Amino acid sequence: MTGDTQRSTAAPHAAWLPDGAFAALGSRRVVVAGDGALTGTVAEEVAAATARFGGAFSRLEVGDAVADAELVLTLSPAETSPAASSPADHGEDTDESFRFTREAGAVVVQARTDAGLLRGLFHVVRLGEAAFDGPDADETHAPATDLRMLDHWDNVDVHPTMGQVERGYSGGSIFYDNGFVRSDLSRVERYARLLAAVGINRVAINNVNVHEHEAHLLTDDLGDVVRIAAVFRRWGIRVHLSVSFASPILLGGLGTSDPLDQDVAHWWVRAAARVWDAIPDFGGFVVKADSEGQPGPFAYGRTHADGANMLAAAVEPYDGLIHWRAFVYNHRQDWRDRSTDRARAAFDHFHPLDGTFSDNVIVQVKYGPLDFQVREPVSPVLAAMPHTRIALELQITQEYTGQQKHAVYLGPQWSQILGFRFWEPTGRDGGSPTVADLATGRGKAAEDPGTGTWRKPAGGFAAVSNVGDDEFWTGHPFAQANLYAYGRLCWDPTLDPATLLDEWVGLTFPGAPDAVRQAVHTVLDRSWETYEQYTAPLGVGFMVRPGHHYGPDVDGYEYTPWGTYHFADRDGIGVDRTVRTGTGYAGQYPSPWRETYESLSTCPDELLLFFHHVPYTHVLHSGTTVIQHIYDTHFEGVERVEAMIAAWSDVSTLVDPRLSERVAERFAEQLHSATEWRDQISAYFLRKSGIPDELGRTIY
Ligand code: GCW
Repeated sequence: MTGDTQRSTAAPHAAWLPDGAFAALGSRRVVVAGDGALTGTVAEEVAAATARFGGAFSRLEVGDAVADAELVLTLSPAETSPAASSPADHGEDTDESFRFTREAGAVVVQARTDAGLLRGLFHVVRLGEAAFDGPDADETHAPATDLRMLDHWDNVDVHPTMGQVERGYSGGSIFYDNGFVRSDLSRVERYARLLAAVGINRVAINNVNVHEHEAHLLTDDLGDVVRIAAVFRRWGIRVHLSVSFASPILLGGLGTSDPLDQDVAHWWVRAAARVWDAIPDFGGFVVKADSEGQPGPFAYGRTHADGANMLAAAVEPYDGLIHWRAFVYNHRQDWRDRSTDRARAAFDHFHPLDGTFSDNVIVQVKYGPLDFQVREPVSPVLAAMPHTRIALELQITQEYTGQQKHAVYLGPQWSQILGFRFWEPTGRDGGSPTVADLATGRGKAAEDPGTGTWRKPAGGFAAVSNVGDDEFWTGHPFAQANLYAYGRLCWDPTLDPATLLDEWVGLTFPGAPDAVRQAVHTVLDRSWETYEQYTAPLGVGFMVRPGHHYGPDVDGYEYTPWGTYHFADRDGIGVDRTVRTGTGYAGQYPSPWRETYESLSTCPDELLLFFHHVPYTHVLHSGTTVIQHIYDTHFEGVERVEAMIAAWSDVSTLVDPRLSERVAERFAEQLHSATEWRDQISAYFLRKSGIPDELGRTIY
């Protein structure tokens, strides 16, 4: 029996791979040469596209004479490799590198592995006509990291409060349906294809909060994981599982999950052996331990290194990885206790463990110290563990950024984080390592300024997926752009988010007039900043409704145990995280940031209330007071949403009417919600401070 229920039979939206995206390639004479499963996938794609668009397709052996082809996709002859024979202008040779050459309009994509060939195919698709039109070229392309991962917070069972997908805003799960793994995985297949096209190569298929039923994916329900892994494998994507640290108790009947207990370690060794026996290319385990109620090593007086290394030993024979999350804090804090600061927690727990993790452990760090807020400083943990493999964790699902009801393009936020430099010189063109360097082990990361050589290979990227069984995959059709941009930034963190939007529009709306592209830019380019304007000001964070985290509730978390406070009173607002008078969090940064954040005179405006408690009359670098800034940005934020809606309405008839309908429905809610935010935040601070708006606008 399966749990698949009756649901709409409408085919899911094609996202960035509609047939039209293959027009340039499909109308040409194309040769695919080589063997390997993924070369087979490449050949199927080319065969389908050429059949549709009138081109020609032939399948040859590597090295066969090719006459007359306009595009050749081939594995390299054994004696050459892409990096050995060409300028490494786009990076080093990796298993997924490919070489792209164009001579007199004839294109050759050559790769050492079939995975590289698949990446090369989608490179050609992305370029469209430009792949064939440009001047002669000889480029080697390689990903910045081999670890480009998506995490799903999907539950097998529908959780009583969190539902089928924790923090999911796109319908149900594509994997699970009300207690069962779906028997029909065709939706997963389409998803895998979309991910392959943006370069994702690993997916963790279940929630990091591992509940009772889901824990069994590791053992009794492994057969279902085997089925899912088989689907992803065709697209060069490896599957990972989130596991419960208490599995030996939950699944093995042991009395303990103490990582230093021999029986526990043996239980994991046997569990890992069964998994890799069933799925030889399995990726590894993701672990949320001692966090928000999940079990972990603290119960036995052990450290997170003890816990992670025990698991690492079990998966090591298979080159398996342990993604161990650094999101560890006390969620039962007393709000009266001003000495505890949740923002400090990850650093305080993990920094002392630097250098003690096994080679196949990756410590996965959320980009900010709190929790995926619209604005946070970059987590100091990323800079504090030079002898540990670090992965940067981002959140594509818009838990705190409008839940896919609001159009918010997160590319600019991620790009800013990826380009952030902890050490001097800190400027955009500075020579010190960026966050992307630290996560990829490339660039300047090898030359750590203070502490010697950094751990290589590094830990790469992970992000929480925003996809569900919704017709448009992501609820808001424009939220597809976030998934797209994430994949592309993992491949090359230096890509410009605005350019990525162009790519996404070009693929998703093939042949649409340029006005559509322009309207999408008008809507999305500054949408992150717009969302920030009408929600929590100046880096203070939260102010959302507790539980579901949607919509304004200024004091919603103020007197709770969750550690996310703003401390607004009649005189001022903000959290003093300075070393001198506050929680000391600013001291977790290396110089120059510890000084920059510590001092009111240098702390950037957008993070002011994250680091300082100031009077409402404090004057920002921008020249306006905190209170007037709150009023101004909230009014402007709503005006900008109105402008977004107007820009889109000019072109909405030029695209698929169902998509337009969905966008219109979401815009109506965004405007309603933004207005609610504006009025509640403005009213709250007017009432607290008693200071009127200089412009005399209506505040309730
Ligand atoms: O952002 C918070 C979410 C939780 C989530 C947790 C985490 C999966 O509110 O729903 O749990 O972070 O990252 O583990």
